[in-house]
Amino acid sequence: MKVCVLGLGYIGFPTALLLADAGHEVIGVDVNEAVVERLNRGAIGDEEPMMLNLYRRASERFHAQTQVPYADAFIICVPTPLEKDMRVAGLNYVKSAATMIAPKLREGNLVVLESTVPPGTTAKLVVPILRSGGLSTEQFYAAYCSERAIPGNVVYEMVHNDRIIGGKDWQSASKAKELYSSFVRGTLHLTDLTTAEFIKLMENTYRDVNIALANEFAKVAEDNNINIWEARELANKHPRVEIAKPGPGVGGHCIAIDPWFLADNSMCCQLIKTARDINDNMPNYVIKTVKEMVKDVENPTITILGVAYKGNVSDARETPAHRIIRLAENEGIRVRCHDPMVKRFETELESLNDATYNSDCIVLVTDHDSFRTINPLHLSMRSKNLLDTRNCLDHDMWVGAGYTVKVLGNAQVLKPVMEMDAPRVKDKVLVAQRI
Ligand code: SAJ
Repeated sequence: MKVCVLGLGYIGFPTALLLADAGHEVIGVDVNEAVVERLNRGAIGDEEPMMLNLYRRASERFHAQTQVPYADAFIICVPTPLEKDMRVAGLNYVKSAATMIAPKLREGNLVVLESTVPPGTTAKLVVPILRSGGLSTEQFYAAYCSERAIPGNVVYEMVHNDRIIGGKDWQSASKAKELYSSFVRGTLHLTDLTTAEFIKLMENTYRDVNIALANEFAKVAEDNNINIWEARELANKHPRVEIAKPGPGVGGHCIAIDPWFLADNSMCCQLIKTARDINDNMPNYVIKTVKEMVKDVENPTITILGVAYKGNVSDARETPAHRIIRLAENEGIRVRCHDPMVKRFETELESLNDATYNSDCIVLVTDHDSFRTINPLHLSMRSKNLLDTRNCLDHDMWVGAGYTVKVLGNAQVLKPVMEMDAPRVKDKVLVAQRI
């Protein structure tokens, strides 16, 4: 089959390669010439596991270009950003992709929308645009099939996760199932277009609400002198309880955005909006804690450890670090940042040593694995404070190195014992005094 994938971002590109790897002839289309040139050159990052191998296997049957060709099937994987001022879905890229396909659409072709959209978009917006090329609705197939792959493990999850396929009619759903079953090993479940779109939003909203609940629990735990991390772990031993992890806020281009696609099209959704609010306000909670930790320091400087929206990815879109930095600066706190994975960020990124030099508090925002091996004894801080918003570091080790350690969701502050009292084994203190 000849397949055209429109949008060669973090979903479109691996999808195109998986189809090529399954034996299809794949044309990837992107309006950005630099992206097209880079992918044709084979310049691919190694951040996503399995991606390089997949490219090596599939590149012979993959080619990128800026124009939409004639094809048997078209898959739309373009971004659908949130128009922040109005809090509505930005569907311009979807519209222009459908507009580019319309004149190339021939009888019996299949068009699949993968982008996350408000319920009803494929039927009410995409199908009418496709018809403008001259075919009637009955002459082509249309389906909705969003991805479910988690950044950091995209290729594996694209192959192994179950997927939902919504069809304009049963034949459309079946056609799309035939195409996706060439590379998906999970089960493909069929339904109608709008239900499939709705399911995608339900999934991400469920996660957002669960994280908001975890964040609320974390604050209540602190009020009650309880450690949320211990309480959560024990609560999750219940067979029907699975509470997410609290943290400094929800970032990324999916979970922090998709719930609005549900909420803004509806007169209800109070819970969903409140959850968004709770998660968006976690940076304020972080800054409140930071202020408490550096309250005795004149002209404090803090170091943000990690600006990516989550651990082990280089993506900083919608990261809670943005708001934490801005709020801190508005409080007169100087901010320095370190992230070994992120390449571009609005605030300067420095080496670990430079970012922590003469700083008064490290604020761990992102749980990159590499942060676990930082040796606190090698840092030249002015005041030794650590706020771990992800509960990911070895706190005893940091206390042993003389740090006062606060963990988000744990009311107890860990303080170093007096230097002379501290029994050390190499760099590690055996006893951390809890106060
Ligand atoms: N987070 C927490 N606590 C948690 C889990 C996550 O604070 O327990 C934070 C993360 O740090 C991050 C944000 O939430 O800032 C989102 O991260 P994530 O790992 O939950 O999700 P994404 O945005 O990377 O990917 C999600 C996934 N959706 C679900 O798990 C329901 C993925 O499967 C989707 O394919 C993706 O959105 C998407 O493209 O829609």
